[in-house]
Amino acid sequence: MKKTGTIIAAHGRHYLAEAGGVRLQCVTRGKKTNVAVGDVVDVTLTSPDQAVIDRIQDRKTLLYRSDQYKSKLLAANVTQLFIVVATEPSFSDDLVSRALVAADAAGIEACLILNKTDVTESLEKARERLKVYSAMGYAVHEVSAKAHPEATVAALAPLLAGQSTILIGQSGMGKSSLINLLVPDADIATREISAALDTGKHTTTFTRLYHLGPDASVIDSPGFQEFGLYHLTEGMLERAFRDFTPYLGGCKFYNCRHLSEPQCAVLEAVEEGKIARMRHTLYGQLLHESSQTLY
Ligand SMILES: Nc1nc2c(ncn2[C@@H]2O[C@H](COP(=O)(O)OP(=O)(O)O)[C@@H](O)[C@H]2O)c(=O)[nH]1
Ligand SMILES: [Mg+2]
Ligand SMILES: [Zn+2]
Repeated sequence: MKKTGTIIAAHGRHYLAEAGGVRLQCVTRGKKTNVAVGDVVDVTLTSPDQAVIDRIQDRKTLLYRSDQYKSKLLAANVTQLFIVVATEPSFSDDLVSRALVAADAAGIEACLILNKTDVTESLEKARERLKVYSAMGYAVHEVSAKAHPEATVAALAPLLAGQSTILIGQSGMGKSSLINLLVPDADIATREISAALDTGKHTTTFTRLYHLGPDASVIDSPGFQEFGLYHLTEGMLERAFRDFTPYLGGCKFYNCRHLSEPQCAVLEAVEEGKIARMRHTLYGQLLHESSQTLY
C-alpha cells in the first residue's frame, strides 16, 4: 500500500514518518541518506508501521550544513529559522552568523531569540552583542523560558502560527526548554520517537518535528559546534551576507571578491564601520572554505 507522509524524526539512516495520524518507521532504498526532517515523502508500506521511502516530494526550502566531504541536511520545507542564544553560556558570533548566512542562502526567514534574560549580570552584554544583527534587520526577541514561561509563550506563539520553524543553537542555550513550553507533551513525544527509532538513551541527539495544530510545526535540532558552509559558491556567499547588499555593484571590478581589491565598496564599508569587521572576516573564511570543497 502507498501513502504520503511527513518525516518527523531522523536518526542515522532511520526515519520516522507521520502519515494520516499513523507513525511509520521508514528506511530508504539502497544507501540513500538524502532525506530530511520536514520532507514530504511517498512511501510503500511493508507492515502496518513500517515503510520504504519511494520518493521525496519537491522541497520548498532545504537548510543544510556541509564540510569538505559531505553535506548534512538539517531540515526541509521550513519557512523560518529561530537562532536561540542566551545570556549564559556565552554564544558564538561565528555560529550565529553562519546560521544566518545559511538561512539567507536557502531563502528562509531568520530571527534571534535571546533566552535567559533573567540572568541580569550578562543581559546588557548580550544585548550589546546582538545589536550587530538587529542593525542588519534581523528581529531579536527576548525571553526567559525558566523565569517567565507564560510571557515566553505569549511572545513566541504568534511568531510560530502558520509557519514551519526550526530552532537551532549551541547546546545549553535553552532550545529544549523552549520546545517544552511551546509543545505540550513534547517529552512524551520524544520518548516515543526515541523508542520507535531505537536511538538508545541519547534522546536529544536527533532532529524531530512537532506539529502545532494543523498548519504549523516546530523542529528541534541537536546543538552543534560547527556549521560548515562549504556548499555555498562565491556568488551565493556575497548575496547571503545581507549587510553587503547595499554595496554590491559599487566595486571598481565587476568580479571583485571583496578581499583586497582596490576601490572595493564592501571593504570601504568595513573601514567606515558600516559593515561589522567580524562579518567580513567570516565572509573571507567562508570563501576559503568553499574553495576547499572536494565533493
Ligand atoms: N536561568 C535560566 N536558565 C535556563 C533558562 N532556560 C533554560 N535554562 C537552563 O539552561 C540549561 C540548558 O537548557 P536546555 O533547554 O537543555 O538547552 P538546550 O541544550 O539548548 O536544549 C538547563 O539547565 C535549563 O534549565 C532560562 O530562561 N533562564
Ligand atoms: Mg536540547
Ligand atoms: Zn568588492
